[in-house]
Amino acid sequence: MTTTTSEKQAAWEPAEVKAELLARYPAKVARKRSRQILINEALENATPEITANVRTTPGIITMRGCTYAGCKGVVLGPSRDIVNITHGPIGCGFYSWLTRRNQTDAGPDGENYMPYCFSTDMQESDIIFGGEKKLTAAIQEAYDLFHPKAIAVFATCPVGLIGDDIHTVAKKMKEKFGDCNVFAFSCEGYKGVSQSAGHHIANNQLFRHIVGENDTPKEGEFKINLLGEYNIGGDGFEIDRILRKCGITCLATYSGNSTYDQFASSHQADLNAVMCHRSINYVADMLETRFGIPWVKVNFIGAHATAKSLRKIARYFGDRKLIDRVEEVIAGEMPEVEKVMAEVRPRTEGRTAMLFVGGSRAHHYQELFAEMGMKTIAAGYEFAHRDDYEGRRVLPDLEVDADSRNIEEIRVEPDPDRYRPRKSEKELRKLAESGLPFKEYEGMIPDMDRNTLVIDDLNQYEAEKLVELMRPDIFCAGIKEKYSIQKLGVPMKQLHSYDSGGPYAGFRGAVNFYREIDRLVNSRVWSYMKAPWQINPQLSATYQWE
Ligand code: CFM
Repeated sequence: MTTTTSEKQAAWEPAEVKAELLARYPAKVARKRSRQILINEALENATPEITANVRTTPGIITMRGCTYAGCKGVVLGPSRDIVNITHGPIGCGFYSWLTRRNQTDAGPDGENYMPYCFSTDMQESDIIFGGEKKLTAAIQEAYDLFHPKAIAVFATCPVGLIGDDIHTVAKKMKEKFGDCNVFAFSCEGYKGVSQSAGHHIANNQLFRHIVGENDTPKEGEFKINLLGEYNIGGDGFEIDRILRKCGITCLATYSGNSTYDQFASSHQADLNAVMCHRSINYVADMLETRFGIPWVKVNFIGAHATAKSLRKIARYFGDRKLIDRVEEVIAGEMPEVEKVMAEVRPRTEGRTAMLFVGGSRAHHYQELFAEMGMKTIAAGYEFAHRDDYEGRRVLPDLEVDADSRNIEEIRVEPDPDRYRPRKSEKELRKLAESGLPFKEYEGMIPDMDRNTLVIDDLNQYEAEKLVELMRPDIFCAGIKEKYSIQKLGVPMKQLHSYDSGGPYAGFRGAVNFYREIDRLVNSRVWSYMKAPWQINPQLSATYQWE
């Protein structure tokens, strides 16, 4: 039997769904989870409050990753000419080796260490007697083999537990080499409640050890940095193509397809365009404080969002030639996008989606689904903070608990020689008043419809329950969720790695996405999927002695 979308939607009430999700938990866990499961309501001038960035209750199978993953895997991982050494047991390095599908172009210099997995491969004896000697030897070996510009060292859990002083080792090696920047990250997996802590640690050290190192002037009329774009499935290549076409120079991308020199020169840009707010907002703020570069939030996921972001950048520079060029590019790209949009829409209109991804995509991808006429009925982040849900206006009210205090906040002052406000206070205010806000992110909740569900740190049990109760037409999350959801007869799209697809950013990416989602939600294969318990809900068994 097939159910129509309207029947499906009539079948659930958000309050009932929430009650069902909580029903099986012990009282204390249910109380905590209930603050992370929110029924979206349209409030006058406020956003409903959600609990986020808190520890996952032990025993719950979370979708989250660890702090090391956020630092090494997410932020530093995509830079091609830095040798990233994982100091720890081999599993940590192995499982963070090229699994994120962040693509790279080795560039004219060909310097590219991405295909390698560097690890100190700690053994029991290193845990007992200390791993510093092994780390020193590994740094030396990497230097001798490759002579890279930089070597980065990442701490895993055991390193923090035994107290290896990775920073002193790094410093000594840097001094010894003289022509290679060596620095370390205290990003032990357990350091924070999720990978989000790793982002912060990575931001701090990037800023401390690389940003501002290269003052050789960079060419370009309209110079920006693109922050929080990681070139998954080639997203960054598509964005670069569009920016180039518009005549905008991207000095540095943090950190898709990036190089050491990009970070080192990024203080020369005149605007920071922040795509993934969660992972990189710290660098954006620090670049502003030290060098005077303002930042705006952008989103290149969705064709309309892409057009809007390009217009934002053009308006910031306020140059007639650039504004016109951007309009020409949009006008040139949109017809193909609209053609495919119109083609799929009769088949996708009114369909429903659920998105549970990381710290920004669960919001950004709602744009693409909306362009296809699809409605997001439930969404949430794995590790975002309240500001990513409710908007940056809640920043002053964020609770600083012991876990967040554990992550260093670095104090940044204006650079005595290089601080240069790109616009005067008056100009910034004028732009803001005319609809170009700076340092602002409205978050996911205000963009979602009333009575949709917003759920923080969704877990394995709740994901399956949610799908059973609400039967979305598509569920988006990561590899850990993929097969359990598909076994329930619902197509599942990975929005971390994109399965084997992409790019989905920009104009061409939107076209790719429409086509793929159309195929997924309209494939009949899912209706044939029957799990054993759907055919035989009760498995009968008898005791042997009976
Ligand atoms: Fe930012 Fe990301 Fe994301 Fe993220 Fe990530 Fe990722 Fe993600 Mo996976 S930096 S928060 S830590 S947009 S790896 S490229 S897809 S969880 S939503």
